[in-house]
Amino acid sequence: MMLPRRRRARVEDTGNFFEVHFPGVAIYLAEPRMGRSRRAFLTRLARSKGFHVLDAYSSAVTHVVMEQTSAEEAICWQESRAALAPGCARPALLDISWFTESMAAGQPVPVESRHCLEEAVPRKRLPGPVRMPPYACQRSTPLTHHNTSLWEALEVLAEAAGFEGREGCLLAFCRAASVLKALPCQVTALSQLQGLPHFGEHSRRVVQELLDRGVCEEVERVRLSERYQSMKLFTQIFGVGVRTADRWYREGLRTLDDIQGQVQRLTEQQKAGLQHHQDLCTPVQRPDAEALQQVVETAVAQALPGATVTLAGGFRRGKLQGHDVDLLITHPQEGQEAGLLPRVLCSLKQQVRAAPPEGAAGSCPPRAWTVPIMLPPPPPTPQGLVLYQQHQLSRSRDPTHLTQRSHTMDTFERSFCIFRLPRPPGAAWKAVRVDLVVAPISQFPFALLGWTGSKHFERELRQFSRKEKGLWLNSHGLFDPEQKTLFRAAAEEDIFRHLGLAYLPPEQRNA
Ligand code: DCP
Ligand code: MG
Repeated sequence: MMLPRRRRARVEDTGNFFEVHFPGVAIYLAEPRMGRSRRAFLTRLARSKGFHVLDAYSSAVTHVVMEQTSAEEAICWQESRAALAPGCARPALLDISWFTESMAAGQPVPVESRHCLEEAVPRKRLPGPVRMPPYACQRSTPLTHHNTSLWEALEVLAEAAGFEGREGCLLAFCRAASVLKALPCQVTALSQLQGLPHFGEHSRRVVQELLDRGVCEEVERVRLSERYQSMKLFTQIFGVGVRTADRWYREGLRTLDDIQGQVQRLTEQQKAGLQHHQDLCTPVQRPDAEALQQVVETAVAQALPGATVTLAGGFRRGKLQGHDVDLLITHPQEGQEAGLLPRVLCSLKQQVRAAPPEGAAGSCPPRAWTVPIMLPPPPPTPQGLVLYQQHQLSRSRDPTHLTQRSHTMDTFERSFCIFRLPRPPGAAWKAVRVDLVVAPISQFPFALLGWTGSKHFERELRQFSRKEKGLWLNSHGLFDPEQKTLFRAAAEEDIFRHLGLAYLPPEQRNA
């Protein structure tokens, strides 16, 4: 019996007609690694053998062929195409081996898993269970991560809980948010949180809502609330903590102008904070932090040759901007550092600043939002680089005060300052918050560890020490309350080792 001859389809491409022998297969040769001329050659070859090869990517494509392309690159490529053409069925992502075998066979060979690029690695978005140790100090947390919007939402709830003094709630949200930062991939389904520590019912609900609807009603309500907005505004003022902000709020104060009206009640620190508020709310950039470090280094070297200045805080963790500059000072000879800060500040105060040009920006005089100008005018004499400083004497030079179990704040000699950021002559100056901390060399590794942060990392490290190791840690030292002994360390690495933790470089402490 004669079989009826199937009509062969013909397709037109750039003016030429090609017979299509395999209508169910439409190939797209992806160019990135293939190169244009090889792609043109392979296209001609395939068409001459009756394969349908499309010049442009479209929803008609059934087989995408790539050459020398990693699975991850291929998935990225496909996702970018999917974003351009949402709703299209996803074609198979194939290695060139499928193409060459098909050419050799004169017909499309069946697709096997060895041909499939996306099967060569697990898909980044659908990882298997992630092993996540419970303490932030037991895992790496880089600066940039894959879950910004989920993390931000939980951070808002943590912050709001902090404003209400709900410490347990604050910690729970901080921990969940920190887990999100440490994940190696983006969370796209609630099931991916399975087995992760610190995801309670509340945090899961927030994530679920964000995944389903893109917004979480509770978070938006908090964000827009008068209470949250005023508390955030007030606690951003230098010298204002949650308790003061709460008192002001309960007294009916809501705005910076309201606070200005109460200037007689403010501490000197708060007055300086208000006076320079706009500048202090503008993030400090890394080059500015490094410039300030150099200025302080010069003054420190003059006051005490051999003393060193280390940039700590967020900048040491690799942040490109921060709310202040944290500088840690020490001297290789124990005891030499005592009483150093007043001399350093004296020298910085004498540094003559470049006069700002007419109308140039700067913190003084107060800005437009200052309706009644009630703050004292800036002092007429030049203050050099120091706009404000509050010196705190070292309260104890003996680290055995670690024996007080609840001790977390350190008692180093310290100065809370506002500096005038040195800028090229003629450029506007900017007020910047600077913390200067002096540590004796024997305590320096602990001070460096404690002042590098992040705040959550430090909290977790202290808790891990106490709960898991029975040791009390703070920025002065590590104390064994049973043996009544202090552990000595020459470097941060020693402290991690003593606690049985893998060393984490500062860039991985962004918990
Ligand atoms: N620190 C801490 N506990 C606190 C305050 C501070 O452990 N209550 C430590 C961790 C911080 C470091 O001191 O990282 C410096 O404090 P900052 O408030 O300056 O924090 P960062 O430098 O991390 O943040 P930013 O970049 O906003 O300055
Ligand atoms: Mg800082």
